[in-house]
Amino acid sequence: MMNNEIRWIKTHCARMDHGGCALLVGVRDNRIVEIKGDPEGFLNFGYVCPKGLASADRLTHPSRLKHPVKRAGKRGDGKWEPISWEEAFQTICENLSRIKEQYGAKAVAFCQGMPKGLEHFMLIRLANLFGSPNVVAVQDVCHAPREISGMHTCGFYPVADFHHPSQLVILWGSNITGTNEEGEICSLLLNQVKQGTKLIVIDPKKTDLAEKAEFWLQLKPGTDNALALAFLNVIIEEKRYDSDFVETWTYGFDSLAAHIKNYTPEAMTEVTGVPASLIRESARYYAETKPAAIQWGNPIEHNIHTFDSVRAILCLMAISGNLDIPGGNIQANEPKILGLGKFVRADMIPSKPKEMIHAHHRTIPRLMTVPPSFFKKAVLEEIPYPVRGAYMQCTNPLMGYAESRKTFDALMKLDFFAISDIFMTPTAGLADIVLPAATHFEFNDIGHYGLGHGYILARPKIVDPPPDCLPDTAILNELGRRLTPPEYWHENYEDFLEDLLKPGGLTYQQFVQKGYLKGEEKFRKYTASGFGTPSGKVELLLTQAEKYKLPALPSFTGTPDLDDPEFPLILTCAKDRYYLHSSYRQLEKLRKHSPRPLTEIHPQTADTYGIRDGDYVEIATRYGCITQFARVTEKVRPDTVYAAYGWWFPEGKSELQYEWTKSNFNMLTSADILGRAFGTPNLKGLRCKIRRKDCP
Ligand SMILES: Nc1nc2c(c(=O)[nH]1)N[C@H]1C(S)=C(S)[C@@H](COP(=O)(O)OP(=O)(O)OC[C@H]3O[C@@H](n4cnc5c(=O)[nH]c(N)nc54)[C@H](O)[C@@H]3O)O[C@H]1N2
Ligand SMILES: Nc1nc2c(c(=O)[nH]1)N[C@H]1C(S)=C(S)[C@@H](COP(=O)(O)OP(=O)(O)OC[C@H]3O[C@@H](n4cnc5c(=O)[nH]c(N)nc54)[C@H](O)[C@@H]3O)O[C@H]1N2
Ligand code: SF4
Ligand SMILES: [Mo]
Repeated sequence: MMNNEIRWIKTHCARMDHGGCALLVGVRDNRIVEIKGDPEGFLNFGYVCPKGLASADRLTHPSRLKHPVKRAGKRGDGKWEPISWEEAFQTICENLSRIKEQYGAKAVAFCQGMPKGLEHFMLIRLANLFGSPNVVAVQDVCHAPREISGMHTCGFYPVADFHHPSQLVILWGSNITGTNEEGEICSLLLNQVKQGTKLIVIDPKKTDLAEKAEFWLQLKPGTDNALALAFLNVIIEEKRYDSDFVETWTYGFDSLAAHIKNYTPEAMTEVTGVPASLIRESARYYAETKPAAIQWGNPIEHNIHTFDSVRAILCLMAISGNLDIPGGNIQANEPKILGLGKFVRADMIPSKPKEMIHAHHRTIPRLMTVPPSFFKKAVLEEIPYPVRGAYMQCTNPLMGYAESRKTFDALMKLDFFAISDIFMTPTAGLADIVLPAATHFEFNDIGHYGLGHGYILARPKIVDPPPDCLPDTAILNELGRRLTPPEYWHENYEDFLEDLLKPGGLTYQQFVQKGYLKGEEKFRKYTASGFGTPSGKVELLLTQAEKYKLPALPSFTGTPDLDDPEFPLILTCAKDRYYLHSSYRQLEKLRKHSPRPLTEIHPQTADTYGIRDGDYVEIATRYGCITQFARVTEKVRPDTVYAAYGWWFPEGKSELQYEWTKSNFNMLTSADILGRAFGTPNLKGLRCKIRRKDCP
């Protein structure tokens, strides 16, 4: 007999962004019939976004991958033959082992996109035990600059504390109501704004919260370092810093003070496009309003000057006395769980820092994943050594990595690569083996491990996956047992969940009952033990700079891309509220809100180029060109173009990899011009031109 009652199960949203909203999921007959925000969620208080509401549709979508397949015909022909899991595992293991024998373990790369759950850490464990130092990830443009520069400057990664009231929040390139950035669901901030918390928004676009801000600084894309330096100039020159904190807890203040003298708001106005008086007033406001948090977003990591931008913003947090205070930028304390190093068995590969691909390019110490541009260089040019094989999961490099043509060439050149996904994608279309992953709601997982926000979230299984789909964690456990000493793996992959929770004395089931675990609330920890840097202080001037050949102080050394009269406009992008990167354009509920790629331009610019709203337009940089549809809007600067990012067409032809070249933003970027510290390419602040095109 069928049971027609809806059962409501609590879990946390995931895999539609960094995740975190507590959900109530209604299930009937092994099928999700409704999703609601859980009012008891400590991050979202019942909030849920359109992606969250549509998330169950991924599970039942007709084009979901349901069986492992192998390539039939030439790479990229779009022809596939279904195979068994046994054949899939055997083929992957034979090929990766063959490459390891011929070229060494480091010739195999393990590639991950935006981390989604425990699978990220299982992949690192697999790489470590396999003996390859090369885990390729998108961290060059996603959080590594913030986290690692934070570690070098103050010994931790300072995150905005939205769990305690702030008087002021600066949204620095963070569209939090659209993206619900890592660890920071917008509900917490919106509640504060209702209670009177003030906002400063630093964004080239008039975002929802720019409308509510005391100050909106509509800077030119790619000039965040110049703006942050001008803030430092005002606060230091006008002696508005927290002098007690600066004296006791910072290193190199006098050097910084001398260094920023020339970065006056007046001098930085032309570069940033922000009036000097507005820079001055907002800098004063930040310095005088305590506690104040800076919610820093992704764009400050999207150009070659990211190290300077992040370092300058870290200096701001420090001299204003907002580090590790409630409502400021804090070091979140982890709950009692297994440490990352232990989970991934970092001890198994002590040579990693010397051997990983990017060591050759002298990136910043502590960057432990390979920047994609250097991965491609290794495949294509064998610099510093050849890479011939790859295992990929949760990623679509053809869309997400800078310079898509080069990514295509690299994927075509690999001797072998396998990928797991829930849909066929442009990247998967080039693989030798494609594995059908079980996904969120279909297996037990833990969220937000290793994100630095001080809590982990339960994501229990809600429904069974299709019979032939396996969770990535199960796939990796099996690959581990076959490719590396089996004693480092479990009979049942779910025991890894238990390992993680054991230090706190919880079983997974007990954890699910609790819903989440949070670290202890403790602030100003430096008063007991100093800051975790060589000097024990916040290093405004980096003591190790010379050793690492990195600048000791942040500077402005020019815009990310060269000025060029042929490309008179500035190009940038922002995430689409309805999609996650290149994911989920198959889902009707989302596609109906955002049916095609839109390029936003100001009415003045539209006039200049004879473009009307809805016109088909070509956007070109020095590196490539694409076509999208014009959206004329006053929300953007007249000198700036916002092209949509992540577009491919799941409804397109598989043998053409779903028209991945047509509207794909990363056709416009370069993987050759990179920031030294993190190997970061310019995704924002490029120079471009635009023209109307006839619709084909
Ligand atoms: N809907 C949705 N949510 C997501 C994602 C998604 O793809 N879609 N991705 C997730 C991931 S992996 C990440 S890392 C986060 C990122 O989340 P956010 O940090 O919010 O990133 P973006 O949307 O790239 O950009 C945020 C804001 O920066 C502005 N901006 C553009 N160029 C510049 C610039 O040069 N300087 C400054 N100061 N601002 C600029 C944009 O107008 C936008 O309002 O979002 C996560 N959440
Ligand atoms: N130009 C430009 N480039 C960018 C950015 C930008 O703003 N502009 N943003 C950058 C940032 S911040 C990031 S984080 C990266 C993101 O880069 P990626 O993480 O590679 O982004 P996605 O395109 O979302 O690809 C994720 C893939 O995982 C699949 N997937 C979903 N769930 C599962 C699952 O449970 N298991 C498996 N195996 N697969 C699953 C999806 O179907 C999708 O194909 O892109 C970066 N690239
Ligand atoms: S904001 Fe993120 S975590 Fe919350 S419902 Fe939307 S996709 Fe899920
Ligand atoms: Mo990201």
